[in-house]
Parts: sequence; C-alpha cells; structure tokens
Amino acid sequence: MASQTADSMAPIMHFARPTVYGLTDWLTTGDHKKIGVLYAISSLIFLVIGGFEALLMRLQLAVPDNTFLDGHTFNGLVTMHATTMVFLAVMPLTAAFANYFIPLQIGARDVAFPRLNAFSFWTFLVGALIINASFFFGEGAPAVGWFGYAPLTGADYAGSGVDFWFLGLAALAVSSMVAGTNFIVTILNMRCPGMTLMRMPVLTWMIFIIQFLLAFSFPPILVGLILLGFDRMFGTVFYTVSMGGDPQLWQHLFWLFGHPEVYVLILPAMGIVSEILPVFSRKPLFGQSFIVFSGIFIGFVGFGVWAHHMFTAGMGPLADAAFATTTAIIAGPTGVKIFNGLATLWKAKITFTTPMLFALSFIPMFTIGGLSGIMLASPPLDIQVHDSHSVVAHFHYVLVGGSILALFGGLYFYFPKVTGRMMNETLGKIHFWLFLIGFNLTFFPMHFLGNQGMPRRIYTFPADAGWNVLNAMATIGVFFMVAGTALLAYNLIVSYQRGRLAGNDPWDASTLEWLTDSPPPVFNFYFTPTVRSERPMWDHKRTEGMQIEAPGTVEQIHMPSPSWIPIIVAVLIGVLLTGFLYTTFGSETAWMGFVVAASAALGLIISAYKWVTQPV
Ligand SMILES: [Cu+2]
Repeated sequence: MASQTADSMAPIMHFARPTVYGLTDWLTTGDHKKIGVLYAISSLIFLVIGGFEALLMRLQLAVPDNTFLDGHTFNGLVTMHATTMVFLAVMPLTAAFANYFIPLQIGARDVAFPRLNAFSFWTFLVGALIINASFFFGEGAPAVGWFGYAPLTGADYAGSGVDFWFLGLAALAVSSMVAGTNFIVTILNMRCPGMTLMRMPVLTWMIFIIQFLLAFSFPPILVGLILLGFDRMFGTVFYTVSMGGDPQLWQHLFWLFGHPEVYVLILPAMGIVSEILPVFSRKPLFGQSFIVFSGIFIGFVGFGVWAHHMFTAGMGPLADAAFATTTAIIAGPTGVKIFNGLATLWKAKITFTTPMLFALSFIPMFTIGGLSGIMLASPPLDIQVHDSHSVVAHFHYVLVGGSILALFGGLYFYFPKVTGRMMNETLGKIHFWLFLIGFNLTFFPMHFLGNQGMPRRIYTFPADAGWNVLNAMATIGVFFMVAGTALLAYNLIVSYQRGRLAGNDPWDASTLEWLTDSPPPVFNFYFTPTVRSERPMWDHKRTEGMQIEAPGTVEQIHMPSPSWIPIIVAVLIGVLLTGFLYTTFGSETAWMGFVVAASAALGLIISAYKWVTQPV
C-alpha cells in the first residue's frame, strides 16, 4: 500500500490487474464494491431475460391473428417482462452504481452497514429467484400484469404464479428498505472532510433521494401484498366486493408505491447523465444545486400523484383534477433537469465518446416520454388512450429512452474504474446506434397504434384493424435492440480481458472516485481526502493550493471481516417463503409447508442473534 505525503500529490497510477476472488469471497463479502459487481452481473442477466420475454411478445404481435403464443402464455410474458425489467433489471443496476460509487464519491472507505448491505443483495436475489421459479411450478408464471389488479389476482381467477409473485415481491421490498436505511446513514455520516451536502455529486444526491422514496413507498405495497396473501391463503376478503372488500384499495396501495417507484427508476439515471455531461463538455454542470433541489422537489411531489393511474377508475372529477394538477406540477422540476443539461452543453467543446452519446441521447428520448406524460396527466386525454399502446410508448420512452440509455452510458463511463481497462469505443458506438435506432423503431409507432385504438396487453389483433405495418416495424426494431445488447455483452467480456489499460482517471473527471486506483483497493482511499468544492478532482488537477490534503502518516485501516450470516439469513427468508408457498399447493402434505416455514423462522432468530453478537 503506497504512502502519500503532501508533496507527492499526483495520484499514483496503479495499473493493477483486478484481484481474482474465490467463490467464498463473493458469498461472504461485506465490500460495497463487490456487492456492486454482484448487483451489476445479476441485473444484466435479468435484463437479457426480460429482453427475451419482450422479443417473444413482439414475435407474437409481428403479424395479425398470429398463433405463435396462446393468450395465457402471452399474459405471463407481459407480467414477467414488466416485473423483471422494473424490479430485477433497472432497480438492481441502479443499486450496482450506488453500491460501487457512492462511498467513493463522498470520500468514504465503506458503507455504514456492510453486512446489512450484503443481506439486501442476497435477499434481492432470493426474491428474484422465487418470482422466476413460478415458470417451473404449478400453473406457471403469473398472468395478471405487473400491477396485479385485484380481483384478477384473487384465488378465484389466478393460479399459483401469483403466490410466487407476491412472496418474491415481499422479499424485494425487504431488500430495498434495508438498502435504503444503509445508504441514508452512509451518506449522512460517512462523508470525508469538506464534503458538505451541497458539494456531493448529483449521482450521490439522486441515490440519496430515492432511498427515502424506497423507505416510504415500499410499505404501502407490502401491506397490499400481505392483504393479497391473506385473501389467497386464508380466505379473507380485503379485495372482494361481494363480501364488503374493495379492489380499488389494491390500486391505491399499489400506485402509492408504483409512482414513486418510477422516480426510483429515473432519478439515478438522471444522476449518471449529470456526471457524464460535464466531463465530456469540459464545463461544470450548469446549475448543479438547482438540479439537486428539483430532484428533492420531485421526490416530495412524487408521493402526491399516484391516482393519475386511476383516471378511468371512477374517482370523480374532484380527485381527477387534484391528481392532474399535482402531476402537471412535476413537469416543472423535470424540465429544470433537461434545460440544465442543455445549458451545460451550450458552447461546449464536446467529445463524443460512447458514454457521452448515451448521455446525450437521454435528453431527447426522455423528453419525448415526458411530453406524452404531460398529455396523459390530463384526464380527458388519458381516458381516450388509457390502457392503449400510447401508454406503452410513454413509459418505454421514459424507462428505456431514459433509464436504460443512461445506465448503458454509466456502464461505459465507469467500467474503467471497476476493471482498470477501457471498453472498446468502436463496438460501443455500433451498440449505441443499433440500440437507439431499434428503440425508436419499436416504440415510436406505438404512439400511433394507441391513438388508433390498439389496446395494450392483447396477444393478437385482427388483420383489418390497420395496425399491421406499425406492428411489423415495432417487431423489427426489437431485433436491432437485441443485436445492440449482444454487442454490449461481447464488449464487456472482451474489454474485461484485454481492454486498453485505463489508469485512475481516464476521462479527466471531477469527482473523488477518479482519485483512487482502478480498480480501487478494498479500503478505497490510501488517505481520507479533504475537499473544497463540488469538483475536487478538477481543483486538485488544475488549481494550485486546491490540493486534496493528505495526512503525514498512513492511517490504520480496519475493514469488516467476511461473514456468512447475511447470505444465511437471506436464504432462511427464502426457505420461510417457500414453506408458505408449499402450503398453497393444497396437497394433503401442505402442513409440511408450515413446518418448513416455522423451522426457517427459528433459524432466523438464531442467526439474528449471531449477527448482532458477531464482531464486525
Ligand atoms: Cu405515475
């Protein structure tokens, strides 16, 4: 480990080969960087699975009256594609960036609760596996749509797939709320000297904001899922109208979660774009504090718009008007982010690297999604196109045109820091154009299909509806996206093995993660940095006297020791949920499910005791 004194300030360039860790290292790690890599690998695998599910759906809708898939299978794919992309691809890929880079951006050696953080990853994986296990057991995958409206999810209408879905989602809810607690405490307590809240990078701020969104939005859906579980397993009637229950209760509980969830998906992506734009414009981000405050504003108001998903549920003109107004208000701070991005580019000397191309494409693509969002916020307009392909176009422009394009940009931007090597720029640029053209070819026609009356979630359509050409275009577009994503996978693997060496700071960036080695040592920094502005690395490299200070002596660094407890507790939660699942199979051995669940609960109590008594 290199010692650094005040006069040797140039960061030591370490062309270290990433250490190869054994399986035990990965299973017992408390290192936020390794947990970030685990989230990245699992989310990219689920991105491919979700993409494949979408490909099958588009093959079915390539031509009218197609018989490639039957209706139930198609509905299962619709449900699993959305659930996978939202909960198992975009959210965990965001968690990958949060885990790897937040401690580095705030100049910290670690997160506040490394084991809790590891537990949140393994619980996420347990939830993801339970949801996908639905394909292989009982009546197959849930076929109720990703927002699982009651009473369709009730035991009278939906098979075992829904039990896998709601129990898996419950595990994901626990994982997210635990992760949220860890990051809120880390960001508030572990910043290095001089790293005031308003000096934190925008990515850290957006991750900070969504932790509160996660902490406050998951409880409503967890309650909704528990009530659904009771209705399905114990015959209660929370959502059964004829018995005095109310299916709209589910809609409110789901969207109280569901809308803040869309900001959980988009704000970090906006944060990544805010990191990339200034670096390749060679200019500071325009109005950084405005971008931060607009993110905070969106976080708050985002909890007051949920029923704009229910304009056709008969809430009445007063509620419609109220939720239309709050939704329109959110367009303001969202616009601030777009205009500040454009202002950063104004008169800039732009370098068109692959990460910059993705970040630039975010602006127009997300804006198209935002504009159709404003239209959908008006009840009279929404009632015309509700549940049509116009809505499908809208949320894919914000979630693919927004989140996915930005996250892809983040992969190319941060790969050098994680691996010590650069990704191939030529392959990157081909990926960019294939994906961008494919994305627009797939989803832009859907605006027109929706206006022409094509509902969403239909597994086929008649030949005389006039939707043939636009559907064929949409299906061709998916093949471009598949080809682009395959090129990304190839580039990631090949560049990891023999990409050009990157060094600490290949992009000449401004934030602290670029101060340390690529990849960073397990303790992150050789010394605790002291910063004086939002752009410590630019100060450090460009301004005499604005050096990142280093103490005279090398610090004694204690890092958490590996532990099996986080993964054991997560697996026990999986066993507990599987026990409950088994009871729903209605066989005479159903009681065994309770035995399994009870023993898992006992195991959880014992391991919880071990957890709190085991030294870190
Ligand atoms: Cu919404």
